[in-house]
Amino acid sequence: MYHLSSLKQVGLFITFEGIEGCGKTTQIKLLAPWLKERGHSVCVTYEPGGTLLGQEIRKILLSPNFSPAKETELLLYLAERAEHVEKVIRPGLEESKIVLCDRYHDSTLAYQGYGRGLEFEWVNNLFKQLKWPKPDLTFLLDCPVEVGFKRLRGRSLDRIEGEKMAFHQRVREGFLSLAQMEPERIKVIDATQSIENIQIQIREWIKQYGL
Ligand code: T5A
Repeated sequence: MYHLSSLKQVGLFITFEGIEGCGKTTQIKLLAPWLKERGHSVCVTYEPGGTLLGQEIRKILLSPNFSPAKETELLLYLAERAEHVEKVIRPGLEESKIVLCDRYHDSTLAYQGYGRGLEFEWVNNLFKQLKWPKPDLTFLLDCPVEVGFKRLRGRSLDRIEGEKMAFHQRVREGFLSLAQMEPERIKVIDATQSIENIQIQIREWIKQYGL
């Protein structure tokens, strides 16, 4: 048992957030084996797409063939999360696993709230009413939008990546505002550093949880 966020949640829930190309996936891939070597049971997952149904919703969300209304987009992300929470995240935590999740609710607040302009309180209240697990710890990998996109060069961009720079700038600023609101949970890491340095900092924070 690591940290009790609620009586039923006995694992540790760690999320990774940030703009496109900030390096979340890269860091999770390095962190998971390190945690396993230290004897922990680890569940690596991601949004959108961490379940079979979620993969189908992901295809709709990221397809350039659709241009959903912002409310539709929000509800599709929440539908994907509902499935993910009940099939993967909650069971993982109840089995005392360390759940490492590539994007979660802070992405919704940053992209659909700050990015699309949906009212922050409304989006946040939906999350609270659904009573989904709140991350114990969140790493926000922060870098300028241009740096993130430079790293994605050569990949074909999906519907959201293809948004204007001003949208991605609002998303970045949104993430930083969230970190200011919850500095205990959200640790901001300068993602322009080398992959190795970022990983060292992540591990240092995690060691503070006694892992
Ligand atoms: N979304 C998601 C919402 O709008 N609302 C929501 O509620 C949720 C959950 C998901 C999209 O959905 C949106 C956000 C996204 O637009 P996705 O394909 O899952 O789409 O996109 P990302 O999560 O952004 O995944 P990316 O692969 O684009 O970004 P990562 O994971 O941050 O980056 P990573 O690790 O794959 O690295 C990218 C490249 O950079 C290099 C890597 O080697 C790789 O080539 N790199 C570095 N290079 C130099 N220095 C470093 N420090 C580097 N770190 C990585």
